[in-house]
Amino acid sequence: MKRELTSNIFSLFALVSCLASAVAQAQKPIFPEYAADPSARVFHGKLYLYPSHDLAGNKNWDMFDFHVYSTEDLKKWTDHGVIFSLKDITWADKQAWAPDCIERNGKYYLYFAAEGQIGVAVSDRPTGPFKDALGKPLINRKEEGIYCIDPCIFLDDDGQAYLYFGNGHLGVVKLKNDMTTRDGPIQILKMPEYHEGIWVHKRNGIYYASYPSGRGDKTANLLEYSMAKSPLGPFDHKGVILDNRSRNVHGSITEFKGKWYLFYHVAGPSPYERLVCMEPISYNEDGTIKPMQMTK
Ligand code: FUB
Repeated sequence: MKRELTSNIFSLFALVSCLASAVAQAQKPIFPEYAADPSARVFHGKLYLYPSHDLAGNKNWDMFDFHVYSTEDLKKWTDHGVIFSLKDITWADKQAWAPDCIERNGKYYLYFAAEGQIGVAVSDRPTGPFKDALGKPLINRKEEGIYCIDPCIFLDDDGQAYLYFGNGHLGVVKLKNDMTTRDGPIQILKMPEYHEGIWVHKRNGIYYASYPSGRGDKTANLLEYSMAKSPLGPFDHKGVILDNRSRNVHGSITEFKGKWYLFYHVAGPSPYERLVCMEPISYNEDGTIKPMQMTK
């Protein structure tokens, strides 16, 4: 009897896993290449997507370089190829994860994680090639007890830049105008169930912090968000934006041609071969985000 029950539970679990995987697979990616952790940025009327570069056949998140994709209409995407590689740095040689990019003073700054450290590379163009700006990490391994991955660069309207990052704890540090020098200490921000993958955007004077929370499980990772009146908080937790039914989730929210969009990934054939998807975002009158479903 006990064996039968165990076997039934196992079958049910297998069915649920299959369904979850089928839902993720049914989701239409915006381009066919494996990619994840997409940071969407608009430079001079074009949208650029800076993702992690998942490799076919990967059995883990073993990534070594970064590509950028661009679009003018959210339909046709151009892959500009490798814009920066771990071969271009001396201080790490694995785990090239979750980049972000910003333009300032006519230069483009690419923030990226490598072996639990965060670096910054610079270029004259959004499509690179980028060069390591410092020859060493901008944020070192385990600073303030944080697993230093998943950088998000936010440039406020007053010209102050903030670099958010971290798995386990959410850290933020101000940057000087050169975008490669820290300005003050790392601060820890409190965010309910914060896991990783921070993204900060501003709309109508409100600061939004969206992030994968620790609330999901291996088949359901939740993207949640908080709102604040200042880039350093305090942040007020608002709830779930999306359940991507995949091993993990990580995304960005960006305005393009007057509309707001969420870019995120789902598991493809495996959690290490992920696919990038996109959904339009709707806001309520009070600025809160309407929870969304993945469309096919
Ligand atoms: O892509 C590698 C890691 O997986 C990222 O740093 C995390 O956010 C998760 O998506």
